[in-house]
Amino acid sequence: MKNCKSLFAAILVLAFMGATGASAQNILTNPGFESGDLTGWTVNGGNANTSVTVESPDNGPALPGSNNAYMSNMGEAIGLTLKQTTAPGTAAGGIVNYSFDLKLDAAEVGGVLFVEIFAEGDGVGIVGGSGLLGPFWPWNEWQTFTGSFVAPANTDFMTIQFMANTGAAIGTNCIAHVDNASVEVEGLVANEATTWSNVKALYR
Ligand SMILES: [Ca+2]
Repeated sequence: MKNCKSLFAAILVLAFMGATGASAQNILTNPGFESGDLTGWTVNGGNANTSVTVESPDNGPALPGSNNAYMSNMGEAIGLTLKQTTAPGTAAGGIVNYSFDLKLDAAEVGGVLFVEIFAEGDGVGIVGGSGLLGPFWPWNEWQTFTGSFVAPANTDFMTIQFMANTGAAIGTNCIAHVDNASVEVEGLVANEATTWSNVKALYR
């Protein structure tokens, strides 16, 4: 019981550190598309019936601005992906807090909107991540979605991807807006004695 109380106290300390933000910061480039283009982002999986553009004026609620990324997929059985992979050394093991704003204009005949974040290791590829998030249904109004996961110790950089996927039948579509993507790695600022894994180890 004593250990439980101590662990609870340690969790409170960690929660406080998270709440104050220390110096954890968003590691994504152009996270709100306020450059006016897709700088920092890449588009994969599209065809002639898809497009990803920066739309203005329309902005997600999490942060001020005037632009969002507009994903239009009207192809059949197409996985349209908007993704960003951060530079080597931008991430580390520890608690990863993520956030993004989404708005869905249409998702018909099998259309679905997913998000996934990958923790990646230097030279080894994907080592962990959020798992597949969604499907999301923020019909016609912006919603902010947040969560967290623990990245393994050998994490070196991150990939976040937004997937506007369609079904295999005629008439399918997925038309979505993305804004204010954020990936913050607590492990980058917490010292070794206060990482979550070390705290857990102390009280085992
Ligand atoms: Ca924006």
